[in-house]
Amino acid sequence: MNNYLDFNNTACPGCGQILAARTVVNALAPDVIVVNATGCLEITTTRWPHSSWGVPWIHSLFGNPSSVASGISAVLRHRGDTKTKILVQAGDGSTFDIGFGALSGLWSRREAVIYVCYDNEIYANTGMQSSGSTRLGARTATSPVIGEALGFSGHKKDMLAIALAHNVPYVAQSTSAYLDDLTAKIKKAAATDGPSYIQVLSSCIPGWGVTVKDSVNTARLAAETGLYPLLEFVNGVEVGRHKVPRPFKSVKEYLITQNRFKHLLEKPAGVVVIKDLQKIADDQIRKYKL
Ligand SMILES: Cc1ncc(C[n+]2csc(CCOP(=O)(O)OP(=O)(O)O)c2C)c(N)n1
Repeated sequence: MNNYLDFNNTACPGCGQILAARTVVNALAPDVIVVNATGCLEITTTRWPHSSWGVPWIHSLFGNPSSVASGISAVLRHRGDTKTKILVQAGDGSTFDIGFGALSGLWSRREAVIYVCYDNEIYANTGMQSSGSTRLGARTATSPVIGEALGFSGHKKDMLAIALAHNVPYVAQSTSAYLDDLTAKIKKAAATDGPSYIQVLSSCIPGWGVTVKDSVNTARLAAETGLYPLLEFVNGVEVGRHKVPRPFKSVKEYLITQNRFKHLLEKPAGVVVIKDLQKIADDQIRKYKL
């Protein structure tokens, strides 16, 4: 099979995002136009004069890939082109925060755009600042572990619920450890009439403080603990099969693989945060009847 995102890029060895992005573009190529928001994926794959992309690809600003995609969608409609797909790729900073308003507009207009968020739970490209997607308790550049502070004290936005509230007909979640699952979901998104949203937890070697060797394992544990389940909704109804072994593993097994959560396991007050994280996983397992 051709790789439409080549290996001549500057991503960190073991980067979950690049692995997921290659899977996504390969599932859609060659009839796809990629709109990329500023972020790690963009700067690691388009170092002048080389482009790592084997499909039409356009840069957009941090906050406006949805608007650029809408423009492309209008042109394709005008030309009567129903074959070419439009793929937006953006990090969680772009999706959950700065580009959120434009994304909401795209969804309300029901543009047939496949939107993939590579969720590494930080603004990685600019130095690991926290985003609206950062997980409770995670150490980031803007949520340090200092004094009483035990990392990020906020709550990760539930973007799947927000997409569902917009009546997005295809909504799914996966991680960079489940590439077959991701391929299947992207193909379903491509066959959807209207917008689709796929969120992929993508392990970040320097941002999470995870070893290259553990990159895939960590992204797998996120699902196996129920903290980041493999979900799929068609017209608002959960249809997915969460393909992980049962019983679910303890959230601690996921936390222990990453430096960003190390303080939770070392400091006595961390016990409370770990309990809260376990509750998030347990609540999701219950909510989605996993
Ligand atoms: C309006 C604006 N504000 C800030 C920036 C700087 N900036 C570029 S990429 C980025 C972070 C990207 O984070 P995310 O979307 O999560 O992608 P990641 O790098 O983590 O893959 C920031 C803050 C910018 N380019 N434009």
